[in-house]
Amino acid sequence: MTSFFVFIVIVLIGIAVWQLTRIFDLTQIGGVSAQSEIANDNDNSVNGYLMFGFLGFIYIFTIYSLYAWGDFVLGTPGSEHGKEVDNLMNISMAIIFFVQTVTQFLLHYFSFKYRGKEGRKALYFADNNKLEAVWTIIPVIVLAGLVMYGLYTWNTIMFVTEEEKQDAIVIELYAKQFGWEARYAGEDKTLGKANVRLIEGINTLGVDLDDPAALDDKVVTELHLPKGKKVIFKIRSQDVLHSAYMPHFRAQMNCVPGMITQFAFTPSVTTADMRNDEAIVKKVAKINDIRSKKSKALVASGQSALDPYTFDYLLLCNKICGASHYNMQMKIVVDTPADFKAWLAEKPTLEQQRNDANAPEAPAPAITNEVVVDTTVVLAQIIK
Ligand SMILES: [Cu+2]
Repeated sequence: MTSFFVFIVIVLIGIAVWQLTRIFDLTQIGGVSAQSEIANDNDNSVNGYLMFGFLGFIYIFTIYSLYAWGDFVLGTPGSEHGKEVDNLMNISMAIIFFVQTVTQFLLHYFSFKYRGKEGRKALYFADNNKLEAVWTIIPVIVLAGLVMYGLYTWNTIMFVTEEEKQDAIVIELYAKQFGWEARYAGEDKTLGKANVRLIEGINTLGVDLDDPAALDDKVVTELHLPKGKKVIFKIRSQDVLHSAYMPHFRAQMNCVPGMITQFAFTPSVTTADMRNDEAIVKKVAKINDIRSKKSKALVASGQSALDPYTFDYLLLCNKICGASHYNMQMKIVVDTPADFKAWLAEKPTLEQQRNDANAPEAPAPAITNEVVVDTTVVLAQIIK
């Protein structure tokens, strides 16, 4: 509501300024600037120099942006195919950068150079085949090259060979408003069937426990991946469109209700190694610098200080899926294969979880009695 009022105030101020300039113009009638609607040499010169000045401004601002915010880029990729994605991105960015620098120069410099002058006439020609050919053929070749290279890269990333499938780990990523769960396929490398209608109690993913393939599946809320092993993600959504986004692994795939989507990659850098990566160390130091400054203000106002930040890979949601979309994330840990094995071995299978849930609980009569007594007291009070 406040922002709406601010908006209205800005609009009203704008209208007031506009009206004032009109009044000013009316007072000038009969004066020197009576024909102010027609640009004279002076007006054209001012606009020409402004154009030239703007060219300088965008160049300086571009250089400043690279200097000030250049370290926001993702840095070392944590997956094997990551280098190819980065390569594609770098080539695209280099071409865009080059074209933008040249075309902006031409646009603004020529606007300045050929600004209007009394008596000067613009050259007019209906068409120029040579020019048309040049500015059509060059972009066609460049764009076709980019598209083909992009398609080739995408297909290489998405294609999982039969051999790779044999050795891969299959993990289901399950998205829902607003969180993630993951299910490991277990020894049989097959995820048990699942259906949202079967969601009940601890079975939060709706896994069909009558399916023998489901019994050795393991459901977790923190994703662990082994370094150097192909991981095939089968992705599902419970409610709306989400997007499984793992920026450090250069991986993203939509989560679509009613269908299973897939993405596969091989993690190549463990979490421990990534924490020692030069760029990451710098980033973490920068974040902790900001945190310690904020902590000082917090402590001064009687609140507790912020915890220091340590780097972790993350699975994020990259589709605006609702109010808490911003916080829909799951920690990812890349382990050595041995550590990964040990971690997974500790997790209970769905069969174990089901048996534990169905096991008769030890009676707790004392608590039950207390509850009964309390209820009676409450009832008696209501009746009074
Ligand atoms: Cu989401």
